[in-house]
Amino acid sequence: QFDHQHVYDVEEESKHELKPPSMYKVILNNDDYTPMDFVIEVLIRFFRMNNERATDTMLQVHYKGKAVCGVYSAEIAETKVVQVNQYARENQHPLLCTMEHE
Ligand code: TYC
Repeated sequence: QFDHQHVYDVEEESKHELKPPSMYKVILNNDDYTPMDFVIEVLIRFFRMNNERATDTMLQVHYKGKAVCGVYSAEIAETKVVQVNQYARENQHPLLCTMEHE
């Protein structure tokens, strides 16, 4: 016979256990000094873009002020932000990477 209590239990559990993680947009912000080629390199290196997509995204930042580079769980988004800002500072560029809750 069909076990309604079991179905109820599974549905109750899944409410707690199968919630998708909340997602964060990782954003590159424009500035007047970071070289375009450096931004493209960052997009290829940290966001695994090909050259064409990296160039488009860089130009979107340049002309519109910012662009979304990717959408990730909190932990991965935070890691991208730290890695990109560290890499920019190591190379003496003011490039700023931030994150926003989706
Ligand atoms: N505006 C920069 C320049 O003219 C290029 C640039 C693009 C800087 C994207 C930052 O996130 C950025 N050299």
